Amino acid sequence: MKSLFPAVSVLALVLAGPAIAATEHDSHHQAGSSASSVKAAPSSEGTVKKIDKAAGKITIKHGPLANLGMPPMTMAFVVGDPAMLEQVKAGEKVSFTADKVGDALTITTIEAAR
Ligand SMILES: [Cu+2]
Repeated sequence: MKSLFPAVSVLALVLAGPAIAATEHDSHHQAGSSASSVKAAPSSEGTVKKIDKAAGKITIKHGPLANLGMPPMTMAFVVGDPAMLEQVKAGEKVSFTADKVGDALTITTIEAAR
């Protein structure tokens, strides 16, 4: 007895294109540019993997970045302020905020996680 298996293979590829989130580009430059006082984007957790002072980049193994629609991964971010390169070190757990500045994914705030 041979079983006849009808090869009905319906491949419905529904790509719900990721909605290009309307970038809120409010530039509320309020008085006081202290990095810790103003947090525009939600902060994310990550682990610093590498600090590249020459390039001004910090490589972070990060969790999901909701505001950027990014899954967890390890990647390099440009720092918004060179001082950030001194604030954290490799191997350290950090709480940071990343945002798209121009074309570059940029760390806008970063601090050691507790
Ligand atoms: Cu990423």
